[in-house]
Formats: sequence, C-alpha cells, structure tokens
Amino acid sequence: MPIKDSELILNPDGSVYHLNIKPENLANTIITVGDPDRVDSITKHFDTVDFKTRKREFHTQTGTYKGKRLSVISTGIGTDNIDIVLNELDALVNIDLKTREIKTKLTTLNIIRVGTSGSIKADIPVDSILISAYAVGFDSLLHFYDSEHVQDFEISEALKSQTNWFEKKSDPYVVSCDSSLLDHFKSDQTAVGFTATNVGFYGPQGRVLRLGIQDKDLNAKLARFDYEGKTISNLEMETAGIYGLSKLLGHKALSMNAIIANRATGRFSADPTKIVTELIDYTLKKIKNLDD
Ligand code: R1P
Repeated sequence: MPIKDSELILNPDGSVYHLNIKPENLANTIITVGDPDRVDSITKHFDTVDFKTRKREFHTQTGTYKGKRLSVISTGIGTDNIDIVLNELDALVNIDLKTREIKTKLTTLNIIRVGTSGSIKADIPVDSILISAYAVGFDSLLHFYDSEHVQDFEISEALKSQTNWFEKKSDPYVVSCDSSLLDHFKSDQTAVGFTATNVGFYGPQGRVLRLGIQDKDLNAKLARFDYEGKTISNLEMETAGIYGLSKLLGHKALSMNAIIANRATGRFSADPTKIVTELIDYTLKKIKNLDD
C-alpha cells in the first residue's frame, strides 16, 4: 500500500517536507548538530561540499571529508525536532519516494550527534568530551511509538524509584547507543556516560530564574542514581530521541557531547567554542575510517 500524500509529505521538487532533501543529496553517514551555525564549522573542513539547503532550523550540507561522503544536518533543539529529522532521513533511504512504498532492501545509516551538554557530576569537568553509552528520555517521544522492545525497563524503574519520580511527568525511557559505534569512537580522550535528555532547558533541567520548580533536588538525585554501576553523567535535549528512533528504524547512532557546563560546581566553560572545535576535530578524525 503506497503511503498517502498526507502522511509522507513531499515538496514540489520531490524533496522531503521539512528537511528539503532528495535521496541523492544524502550520505549514509550523517552528523547531527543542534545549532544550524555548527554545520559550517564542520563542513569548512571538507574537501568539497556538493549540496546545501536550509529550511527552518534544518540546515544540511553534504560533501566529502578526506574522501568520505558525509552529510551534516542541524536538528534545532529538542526531541520534537528529532522525530522529524529521524523519520525524514529514514524515508530518504528506506521509502521509494516515487512509488511511496517501503523498500524491500533497507539501508542502515550511521548517525553521529556532535552536541553540547552540561555535566551533573563534579568529576566530569567542563571542556571535556563525553560519549553517551546510554540515554534516558524525560520527554515522551518514544511512548508514541511501538517501542517497548528497545527500552530498558529495569533501569527506568530503578530511576523512578531512586528519584521518587513525580507521576505527572512522562515516564522516563532508557535506550542505548550502537555498541559498534561506541567502540569505534571512544578513546582515552573521551569519557563514556549515561545522558539524561530533558524536555526543556530551564525548569526541566533544574534551572531556577523566576519560576519555582516541582523538584529542586532532581539533579542531585540524578547524580546519585546508580543501577548496577550505571550512573547519570550529563543533561541535554536530543540524545534519547535519536537513540530510540534509530533503534526502531534500524540505524546506528552515537552521541558525542562537548561538556560546556558543570551543574554540580556551577561552572561554565570560559571558551565553549574551543571544546566544540576539539570535538569536531576528534569526530572527523574518527569518522573518516568508519564503514558505511
Ligand atoms: C541547549 O542550549 C541546546 O544545546 C544542547 C542541548 O541539547 C540543546 O539542544 O545541544 P546542541 O548544542 O547540539 O544544540
């Protein structure tokens, strides 16, 4: 059964609705960033860039880096955007956009996030690089999908119990990275952690400006959380959505984080651009030897 026009929306030129990309514009290895301006900071290292497009927060460039074809795409902030980006990227490779039928031979993408994040542990310093082995989503994205088979309920139940989770919030969902990508990208220059993906930047991450919050101890409880040695290291806003949807769609995903804030010590990096630049250099060096 062809997928209806209203369910998979295409632009008049045949590109997917939000990303403005056609299948031939996309590489099989994709770097995602939150900030649309970070795309140029990555592709300025490329040998060539043969495709550029920009619509809303979604800025994409495709080219080659040391001979390897790569796409770089900005997702904007939050897992609501991740829903759009992951579904449209998957449609570009796994749905025939002319017949609107799912292809019989599916393609696995490598999806590497290069993001910024705040540590919640005093011993994970600002200006360091952390790879997310696991992520827990405090947003509800994954609960809208048939997704129980990709979630680790033992960890999420332990988290709810150890943090005395407030029942009006979405149930936390725990998902893991692709282990082959983790093995490829980790080194003695990186920490490996467990990322909490939150649904907002201020109250949800415990920042108090003028509004009171439901649980002012949540970050401290998250920092103390321990499930068989797995402890939560950092907060950001996309990784759990990327991991969950990638697993459901059959793609490989890994999230690389430049730690620019330490919420436990109250420190913020004196020069966040420096560690983001180092993370970009590190990721590109590793990505050029990655198999598609
Ligand atoms: C918040 O300032 C944003 O920065 C982090 C968070 O996940 C959120 O998207 O990541 P990026 O720097 O990749 O956007």
